[in-house]
Amino acid sequence: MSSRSYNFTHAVTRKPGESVTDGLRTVDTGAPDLQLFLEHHADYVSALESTGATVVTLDPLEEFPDSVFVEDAALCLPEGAIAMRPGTPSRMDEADKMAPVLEDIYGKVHRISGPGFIDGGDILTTESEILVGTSARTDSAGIDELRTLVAPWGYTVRELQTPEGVLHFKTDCSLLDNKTILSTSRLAATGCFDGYRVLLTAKGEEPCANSIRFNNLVLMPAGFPKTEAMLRAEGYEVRIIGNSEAGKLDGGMSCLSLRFSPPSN
Ligand code: CIR
Repeated sequence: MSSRSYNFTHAVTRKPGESVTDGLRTVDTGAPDLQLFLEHHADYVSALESTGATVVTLDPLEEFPDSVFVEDAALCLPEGAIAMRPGTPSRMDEADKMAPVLEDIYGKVHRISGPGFIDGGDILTTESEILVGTSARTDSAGIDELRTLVAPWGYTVRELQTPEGVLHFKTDCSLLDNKTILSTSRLAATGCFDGYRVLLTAKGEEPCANSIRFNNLVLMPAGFPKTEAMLRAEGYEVRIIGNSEAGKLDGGMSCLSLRFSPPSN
């Protein structure tokens, strides 16, 4: 069954640059190793391409250490692309850098113009609705502006709360198929996924909640064997990608790409 929420013809990624060593992090466990990060990034891009999608890989933006995490700069839906308004000063202008890239693909890009803030990492698009968690990066005003923009396209936006101390809503969850969400138990316990089928990450494996469904594949960060085994037993085709370096900067599978099918496809 084809689904607009996980079948995609396109993805946009950006290679990490040397400045990635200065990326934001909640806990300092050392700077990422650029060479290893590039290897992981290349594996990630190959996995997306292996599904038949066209992947645009942009050059590094040295003035933006976190710009490898392209997901935060935009939301791409079949009906249109929207440049976000990232809620941390060092990342805000990443949206301006992404907008022309998406303009080339979509022809036009909508904008979150403020005063609110919203990061793409706080947005989970399912088959039936768009869930957005308020966080240190995303506020209700940003969510309201998104709601107004997508209403003409028939989307309902539901405002939720990212758990305290969690960077982004999708740090703790991902879409697996039309009705199934992979979630940490702390997020699922809030009841925000009532009505969906929820698979919980294994105890101690919470960071792998940031996985992605992309066409036939579920891309999962390496190092979470119990959750991986559960997903395989549930019938998902899992591809494991090294994430040690992105992980030092609180990044995971979703953060590294924009995934979409533009209107002409
Ligand atoms: C940041 O703090 O913005 C980056 N170091 C990590 C962003 C991860 N992005 C995401 O979860 N969508």
